[in-house]
Amino acid sequence: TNEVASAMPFNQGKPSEYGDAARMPAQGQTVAASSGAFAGSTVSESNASEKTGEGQPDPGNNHTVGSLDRVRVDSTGQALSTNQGVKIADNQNSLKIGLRGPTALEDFILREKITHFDHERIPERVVHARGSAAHGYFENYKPLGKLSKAAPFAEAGKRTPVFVRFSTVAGERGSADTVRDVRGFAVKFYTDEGNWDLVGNNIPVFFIQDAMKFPDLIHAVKPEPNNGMPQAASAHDTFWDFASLTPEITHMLLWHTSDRAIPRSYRTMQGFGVHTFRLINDAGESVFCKFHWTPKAGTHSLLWDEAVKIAGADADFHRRDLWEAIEGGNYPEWELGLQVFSEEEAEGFGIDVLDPTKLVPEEMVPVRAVGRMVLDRNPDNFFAETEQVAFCTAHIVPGIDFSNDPLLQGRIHSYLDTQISRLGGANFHELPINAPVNQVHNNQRDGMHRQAIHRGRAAYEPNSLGGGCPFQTGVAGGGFTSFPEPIAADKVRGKPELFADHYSQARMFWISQSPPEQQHIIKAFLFELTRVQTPAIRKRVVSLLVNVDQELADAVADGLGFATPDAAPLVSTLSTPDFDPSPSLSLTAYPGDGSAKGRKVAIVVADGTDGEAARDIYMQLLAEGAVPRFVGDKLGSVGSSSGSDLEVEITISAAPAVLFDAMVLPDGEPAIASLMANPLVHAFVRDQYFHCKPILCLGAAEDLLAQLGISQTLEDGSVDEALFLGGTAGDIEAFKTALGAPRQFDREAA
Ligand code: HDE
Repeated sequence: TNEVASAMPFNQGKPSEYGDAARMPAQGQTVAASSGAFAGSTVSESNASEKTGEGQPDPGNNHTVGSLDRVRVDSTGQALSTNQGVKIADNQNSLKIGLRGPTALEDFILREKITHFDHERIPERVVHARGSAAHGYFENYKPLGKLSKAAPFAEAGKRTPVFVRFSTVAGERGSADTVRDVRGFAVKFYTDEGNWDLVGNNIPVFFIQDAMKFPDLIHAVKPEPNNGMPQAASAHDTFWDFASLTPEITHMLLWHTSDRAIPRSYRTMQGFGVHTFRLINDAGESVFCKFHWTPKAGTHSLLWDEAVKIAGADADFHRRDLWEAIEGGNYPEWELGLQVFSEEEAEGFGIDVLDPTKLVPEEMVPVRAVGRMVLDRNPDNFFAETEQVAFCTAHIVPGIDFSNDPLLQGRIHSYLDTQISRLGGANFHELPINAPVNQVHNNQRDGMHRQAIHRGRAAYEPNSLGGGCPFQTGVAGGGFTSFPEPIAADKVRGKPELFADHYSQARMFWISQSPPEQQHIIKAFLFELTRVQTPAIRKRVVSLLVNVDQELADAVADGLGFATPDAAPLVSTLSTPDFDPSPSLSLTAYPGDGSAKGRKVAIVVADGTDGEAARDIYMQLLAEGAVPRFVGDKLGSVGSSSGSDLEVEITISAAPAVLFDAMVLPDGEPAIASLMANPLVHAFVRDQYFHCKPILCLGAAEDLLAQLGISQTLEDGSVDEALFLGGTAGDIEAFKTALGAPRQFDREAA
């Protein structure tokens, strides 16, 4: 086992927790130390919060991580002190008048400690409260100057530091990770021309078309206000009541009931900017653009039964997965793709590209890959970094601009506004994780918790007393300028008519799903609507589905025990496009690199297991980048029928099957017999099987499967492609390949 233990992936490759080595990411990055309009500035004072970057950073140093280093605190070898730096002699006892007497009011050490504690919490995010984040970089493939002058796209190979936070939407800060929900995918690019936040989701469309409806949507999905239930779930009356009365939600409902809403991990989901944005080049020309993140590991999702069980077995499933992958040196990676089109082209799409309930099919406008994003460092402190990071859709840089999408327009206001109450004032941009890597100069002053110490008398512009500084740059000097879109229109409350097409893309999504994906959608509607208590709401939802697809509506109505109702009335008589299936909407379109990296494999062992073979599989899986674990009935060693004893790393009850992507049952007759007698092992194997995961049985282990009625022949006579009996070298190879492949959904039909 020593050999196995020393080959374990965790905490390998992370240089050291503190000090210079920790600041050095694996590869260098090419962002210049001080660039932009103030490159020649002679101001030499250093200000940690505003990230002056004194002189040149060390070569290969990550800009953001480096500047965060100045505010990192490492207490190794240090004495306890008060916040005023006074050393503390006794941290166990308050100051009393006599050993059994009252505590003295003058005990400033006690009072400071308790007062600080009393104020440790800040309000959680009103949505996306539950999340997890990591540092990394974006690496640009080719100069994109023709399309956009945005700094990250300037040169081939240029690296821009990023901080990325993934989240669920509805649940509170301590809620479970694997609930059915949209996932936030928020990327902060610390460009050398200021921060650019691409605050996206893992689903490319949204529930509503106008910011005006957002508070209603969120009030409907959050726990019901009278009893505070349910937590982190849309399966309740208020959400579906709102949905059933909001036909524009229909497209999103199909995504929300699809496998997209229960991802296997953050590493295996796509991300989307959702809205149409603008790119602007140096000549001031503009094109429309949609942003796509595609995971290198491929897209993988959970099954609902699995997601529910994981929520109990490990509520931090996604947080832990991201953390462990990065600690283990298995850095998650995505490719950034752009869909670029002109306003004129957009007019021929048959949809309004300003409508966030619509997407532009990839068959219509291909996604072109422009760079990759790698997450290679975990935060040092969850609160200081992950909790305090403030994403704002208003944070854009020269080269990027907004479109008139009415949802985006409302977000531009909301994000800045919400930080003021969440982070306690207008200076949240000075928190180290939020500060840009270039220095900030303006005449904004004071406010709660101000960190910067501004010099000079002149806090206004124009001035002569400050030598005219800081000065406006104009466009030529790198200043931001909005695209001068010509608009002549009436001031109205309303929507373009194409926004009233609520069903054609919902239908496109439905017909683009593989048969198992369609079955999962039906089952999800049944789960959600069964939890709904009001029969009229259930019927109204199905009447929306009739407009999408009759078979879908019939299946849901049948499962809910009523006859399919009439279709919901259409609000527009406009003829709507008849979209072909779009293969890129199915999760099957993103196999990724097919590698087994980061896939967790249980090797279930007991006294008498063939230790040599088990260890051999373990080492082979490690070599593939997978994460094998010896799972047993209790901790300690188990005797091996060959070679030395095996050390159990985790028990079946502490880590049930749902926490693993695959399992191996090694050979060894006595071990098989004792596993067969253990009902927990039966449940383990059954879950692995019914959750369609790869199973490898070596030698006599196949008897255990036979006993549970599991065979390689499926109900319809076809061969199960993810069940490997026998344990030949070919079986082992095929098992390793299956680890990176989609699940064996054919088992579900049985
Ligand atoms: Fe958000 N959203 N949102 N949202 N959103 C927030 O900002 C809001 C929308 C998204 O990891 C809040 O800092 C409005 C779409 C993510 O910190 C708040 C509208 C998309 C995150 C807010 C939307 C998103 C948020 C809460 C409709 C995908 C988490 C805390 C007009 C493109 C960011 C905060 C993080 C967070 C408002 C719609 C994504 C209240 C008003 C569409 C990923 O400002």
